[in-house]
Amino acid sequence: MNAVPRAQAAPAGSRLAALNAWVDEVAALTRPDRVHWCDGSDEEYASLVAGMLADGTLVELDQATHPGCYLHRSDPDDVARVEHLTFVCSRERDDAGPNNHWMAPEQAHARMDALFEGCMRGRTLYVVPYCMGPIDSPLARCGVEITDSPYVVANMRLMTRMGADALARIERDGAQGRPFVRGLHSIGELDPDRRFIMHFPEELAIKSYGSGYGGNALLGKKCHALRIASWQARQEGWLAEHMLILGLEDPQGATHYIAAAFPSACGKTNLAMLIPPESYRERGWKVWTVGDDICWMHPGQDGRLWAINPEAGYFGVAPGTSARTNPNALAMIQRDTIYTNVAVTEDNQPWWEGLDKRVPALDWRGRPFDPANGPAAHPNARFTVSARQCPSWSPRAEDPNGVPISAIVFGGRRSTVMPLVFEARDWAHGVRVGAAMGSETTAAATGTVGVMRRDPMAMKPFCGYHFGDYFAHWLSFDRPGAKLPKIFHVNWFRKDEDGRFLWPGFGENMRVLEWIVGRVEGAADAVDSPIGLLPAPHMLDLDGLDVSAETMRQLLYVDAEELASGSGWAADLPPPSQH
Ligand code: SAT
Ligand code: MN
Repeated sequence: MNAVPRAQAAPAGSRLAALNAWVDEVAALTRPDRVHWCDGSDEEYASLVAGMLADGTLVELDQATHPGCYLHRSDPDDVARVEHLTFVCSRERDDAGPNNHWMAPEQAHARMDALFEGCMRGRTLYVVPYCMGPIDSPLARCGVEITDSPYVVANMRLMTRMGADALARIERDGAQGRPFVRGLHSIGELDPDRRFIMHFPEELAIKSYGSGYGGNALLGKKCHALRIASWQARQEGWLAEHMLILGLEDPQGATHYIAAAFPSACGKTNLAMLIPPESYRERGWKVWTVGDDICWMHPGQDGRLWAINPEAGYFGVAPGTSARTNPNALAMIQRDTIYTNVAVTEDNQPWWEGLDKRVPALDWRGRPFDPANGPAAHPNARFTVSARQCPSWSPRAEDPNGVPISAIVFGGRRSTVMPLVFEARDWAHGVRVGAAMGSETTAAATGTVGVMRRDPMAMKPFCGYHFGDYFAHWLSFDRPGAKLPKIFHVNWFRKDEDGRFLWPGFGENMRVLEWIVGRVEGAADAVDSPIGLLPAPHMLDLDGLDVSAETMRQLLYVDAEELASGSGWAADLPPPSQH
């Protein structure tokens, strides 16, 4: 049979009987008026946008300054991930672990199917085939999301390889017995009391109801590429992690790839797109962006870890993004971007706190801006954009074999205790460092902002199985023949007694990255400390930086007693008697 030409619209239906049967089964349950199989074409995207402009789901932004840019205003009760409504429904409760909410699979299916029953009446059911990772990569995995939200479809097209090519791969995989992940999503009534995000790792299935927002609804992202994939990765001997991937090119033209885990809204996008300070640029340093949120790492034949970014776009936090903090991001979101919950200026341009000195006209809810109502943009306002629009986008993001990882970096928001940077003594110590990670909470999830919580490897909301098994899985990579990355911990967020950040961050983080790569190459020195290896004096290049010697001392200060105390490592470990 001849292959379907790529430009041609995907047929209604698939050559994969199992997929057709599932779509029929879901349609029988949800009762949509129409079923649309997405082909991922420009025409399809344009017609989805036209429909959403017509019904108010999207608002057009100034097309002269921001061509192809639109604004979506979420329901005010649907603006972040909902960890308390997110479940891992493994057969055995213990497999989900203390880090996940759990429900028995039969009970969860019954609960969800009752919500889904008839929920798509009057709506279109979209079948969204997607591929996480380069379409021809052996490391990539596919899924199909069924959704009744055209906003989700449009976002999935930017965030994943979505459409006819993905469907063709799903059919090829299916013919060889390799299953796809089944994600069923409905915005339902957007009622927080009728909202659940359920994962069935043993069935490679996801059911999400009642939210149209980000990681709750774009099922390729946290649900598939982290919760389900981490479960698969453990079974198959690889790692699915909440990490950015960047390439650091040195003046000799050699590039080291670094994977870095930070909790949501702690600057992964900024670090992934870093522009080095001028003195570094003059010498030829350059940062390449492979990914800003998720990293799948596989041990290669050569013993190294090889990584792909399963995503094809960025769902980045808008507030704080500016020409100073992330010029690459600002450049890439001037066109063909979907904005969610930002404010707008009088001349209908997107605006958020930290962007510039203009005064917004309407806040994120579309009300005339009044500071008494809080920030103009929601603190978790986002942009969705194709990765290729980033000026620092690495062509290696399309390499089917991925990129070799030289260093893994863990970090969180810690106003106290944790130094600017340190290196773990070895792999096992590095796993310990990642496991003990903590961070002050952000607006990326509903709940109180700014309280310290433990977030091992930045995976607390995303690890799809028992954290004990997860740490053991990490430790298992240290075996004969392995050439593992060195592990580091960074903290850009330490504050002085007056609550001011000690470190300037953003592009200046390059100075820390240089030391990290120097350690990997054996060219940079370190000194021992109670927590790990710190940069030896003068090993951080501070040329052109206005940071005093006293501030540097505070930034690298490690206090063994403080570490062992309530605010340090031991913070919420149970007392020894409970072990
Ligand atoms: O809403 S998302 O989960 O996609 C963003 C995040 O929390 O990292
Ligand atoms: Mn994230």
